[in-house]
Amino acid sequence: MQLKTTLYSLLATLLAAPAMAQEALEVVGVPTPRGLGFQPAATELARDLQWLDGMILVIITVITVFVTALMAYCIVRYNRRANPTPGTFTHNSPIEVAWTIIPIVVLVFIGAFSLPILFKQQEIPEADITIKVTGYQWYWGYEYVDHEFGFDSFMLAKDELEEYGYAQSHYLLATDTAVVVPVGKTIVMNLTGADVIHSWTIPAFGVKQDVVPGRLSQLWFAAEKEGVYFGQCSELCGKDHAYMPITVKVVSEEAYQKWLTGAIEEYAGVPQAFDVAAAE
Ligand SMILES: [Cu+2]
Repeated sequence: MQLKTTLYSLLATLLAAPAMAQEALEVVGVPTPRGLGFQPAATELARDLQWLDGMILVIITVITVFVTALMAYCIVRYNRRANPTPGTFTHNSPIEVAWTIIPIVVLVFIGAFSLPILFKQQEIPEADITIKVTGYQWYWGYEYVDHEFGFDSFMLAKDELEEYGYAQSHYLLATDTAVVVPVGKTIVMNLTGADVIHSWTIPAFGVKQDVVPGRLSQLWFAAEKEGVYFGQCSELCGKDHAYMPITVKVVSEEAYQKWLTGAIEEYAGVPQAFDVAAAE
């Protein structure tokens, strides 16, 4: 009996091997308890976004402080006691010109930096690897279209995490199968929704894209650091919206090729949409 159990667990490990060919991966893209900042940027897109966020934060801080100071000054200087006879003028051309021109300059300045970053996200480059992503209620389906295989990705239950090499803190983030991609390669994802609108994201990559039934949208990224990255469906999609996380493993080219060989064998054939009737 003991032997049988051992054999079964060994078999289970062997069967699971292709899907988790890279156990020693560091978990990089993960939210931290009480964290306020961004996850470490793992792509150029994420670095750009985080820089832009910091730059705009400086601008809005300066504006907020200036407006607050101006209001405080007016309250103190021009209240009824300090200024018993109020002025009766209604126009001040220099000030009106200034409060029109200065915000325009500020907005153009912000736009000059934010638009190129937006275009960089939205102009989809030539892909090294193309993956089709389908959002379902409530899991994700992935197809490696260059190799004609695909698989679905479900959230791991608390008692499954260890078996798949995750910590308890990765509950609600880790999935049974992960999107595996090689480091430094340009990944283009074609995304759609099978039922309702979902949203695919990996915060550390700086990508987030709504997936809409009947439409195909795209995103791209090139991850610069090997590791495990987590994301979660980011468009309210029904009762189990909170239970359809996203796991991406960025691995070396060598590990990717090894995983690919195993995955082609294991997941051969493009999966059909989940058949609810058959599952019942
Ligand atoms: Cu959702």
